[in-house]
Amino acid sequence: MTDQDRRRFLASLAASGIAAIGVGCGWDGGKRFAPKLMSWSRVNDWVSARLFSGSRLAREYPIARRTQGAEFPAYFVSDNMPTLADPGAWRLQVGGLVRKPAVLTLDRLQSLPRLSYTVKHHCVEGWTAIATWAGVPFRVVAEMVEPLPAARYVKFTSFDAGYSNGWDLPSALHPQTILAYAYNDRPLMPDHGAPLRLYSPTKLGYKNTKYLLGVEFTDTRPGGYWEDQGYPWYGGL
Ligand SMILES: Nc1nc2c(c(=O)[nH]1)N[C@H]1C(S)=C(S)[C@@H](COP(=O)(O)O)O[C@H]1N2
Ligand SMILES: [Mo]
Repeated sequence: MTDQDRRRFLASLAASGIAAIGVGCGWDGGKRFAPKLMSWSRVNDWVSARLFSGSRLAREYPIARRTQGAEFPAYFVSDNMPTLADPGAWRLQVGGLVRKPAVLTLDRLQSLPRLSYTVKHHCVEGWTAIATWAGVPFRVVAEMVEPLPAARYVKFTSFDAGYSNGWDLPSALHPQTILAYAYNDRPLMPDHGAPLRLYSPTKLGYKNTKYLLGVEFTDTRPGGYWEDQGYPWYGGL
C-alpha cells in the first residue's frame, strides 16, 4: 500500500463514519465509552454503595408521630392481598451459600433477639409514613446459618406473585435490617406482609420484601421485581 493508497483508504473510512475506530491503532473502541453506556441507576448504585456506612443509623421517631391506622398504604403486586391458606405450615427457608441452611418457624424467629424501632417509610411513589416495626435483626439469622466467604448478596423471595429483592450483604447486615413480624405493637397482618417481611429504614420502600418465603445467600447479584424494571438496585436513603 502506497502512502496515497493509505490516505485514500483512511478517507473512505472517515466517510463511512468509522475512522475514529482507527484500524490498527490498538484501541478496541470499548472501554473509553463504557461509563456512558452505564445506566444512571447503575451510577446511582455505585455512588450510594460508597456513601453507605454500615453503622450509620436511620432516625427514629416518637410513637406519637405514627401514621394513623389505615393511612399507611398497603402494597402487593398480586391481584388480591396475599394470604396463607395454612399459616401454621409457613416456614422461612434460609439457604444458598451457607454452612448451615435452616428452616425456621415463626415461633423460632420470635424466640431470637428482638429489635423494635419507630421510623419513616419512603415510597418512590411520593408518600412517607411512620410506623413501629419489630423483628429479629437479619444479622442474627445470618450468624446462625454461617454464610460462606463467597456469599456477597442475599436474595429475598416472597409468595406475592414472584416479588423479590436482591440485597448486598453489608446492607443486609446493617444493624437496623430486620425480619419483621410486628407492626405498631401488634402481629404483622396481611396488609403489611404477614407473617414476615424484610424491613430497613435505610432503604426505599420497594427494597423491603413483604410475604417472605426464602432467604438465599449468593455470589452473583440477584435482581428484583422493581430493580429489573430500572429502579436503582441499591435503593438506599
Ligand atoms: N411482596 C411484596 N413486597 C413489597 C411490595 C410488593 O408489592 N410485594 N411493595 C414494596 C413497596 S413499593 C413498598 S413502598 C412497601 C410497602 O409496604 P407496605 O405495604 O407495608 O406499606 O413494600 C414493598 N415490598
Ligand atoms: Mo413503594
